[in-house]
Amino acid sequence: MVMMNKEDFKTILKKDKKIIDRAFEEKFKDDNPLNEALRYATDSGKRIRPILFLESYKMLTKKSYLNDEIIEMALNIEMIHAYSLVHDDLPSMDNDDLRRGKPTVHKKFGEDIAILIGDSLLNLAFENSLNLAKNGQRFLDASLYLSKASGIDGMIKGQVYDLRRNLEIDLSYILEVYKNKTSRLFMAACVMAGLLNGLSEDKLKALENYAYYLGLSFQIQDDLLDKNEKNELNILSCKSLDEANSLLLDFNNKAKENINKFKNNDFHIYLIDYLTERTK
Ligand code: GRG
Repeated sequence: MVMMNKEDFKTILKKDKKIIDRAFEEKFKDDNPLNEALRYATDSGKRIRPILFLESYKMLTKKSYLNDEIIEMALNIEMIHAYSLVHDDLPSMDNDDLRRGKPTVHKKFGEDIAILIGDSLLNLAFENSLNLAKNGQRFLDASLYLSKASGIDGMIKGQVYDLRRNLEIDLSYILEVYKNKTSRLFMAACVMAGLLNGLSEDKLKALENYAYYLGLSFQIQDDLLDKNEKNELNILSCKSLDEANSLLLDFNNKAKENINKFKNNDFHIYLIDYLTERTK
């Protein structure tokens, strides 16, 4: 088994991102007003969640080849993420003018279209998942996990608890919101790969824990980069910079402990540090 170095890691990251970028271009390639806005909402971003899914899948199968169904499933995760950003930016939520360095979807196409673009992406993600579920129980289980992670016991719950906060914001409240808003989709990306490979309960739990801690670190790093908008929670509202950095380190170590239960995990080990070192 050839060990991966940091350059190999970055090459894989770029390659995977390209796979996702191209698949989106292809999906919305026909020219019409709906596709124009769908392309706009899905044409960029770091693609962390689908990459996490593809690389978890590759780690478990030990194959470098990815078939179309797996790429489609990766897109489903990214579509849920893209929808959440489009809706989060709306005037009734975070009221943001810019996302990924360009005007938000509602600024470019109007609020009516932005709501419908978010709805379309959410709908399409599950239409595609249901189609994939015709392939069998494992796809069905993976789709079900995705729906729970993004729903009322996942991302939507996190958003509501962020919008309607307790007066008392302490660390446990912040971590609960971050778990739902951010970690849940990371957990979906990893656990879906595990479900598609028929992993045992304890292995699924280890993957889930890895993604949980990775998501928390990712969100705390976001806070430290001060990327969150004025209305959103920030770890620095209840912890000092030093305390936040030591939490980050602690979560990274826990992510590593869990992913170390798997062989061929080099990509993930690099990913943990890479996400913490990122500057955007
Ligand atoms: C509207 C149902 C609903 C949910 C919104 C995800 C979310 C919940 C809100 C977005 C704002 C936010 C700070 C979310 C936390 C997750 C997060 C860090 C999103 C940004 O993810 P990146 O950095 O984005 O992966 P890119 O642009 O790279 O895709």
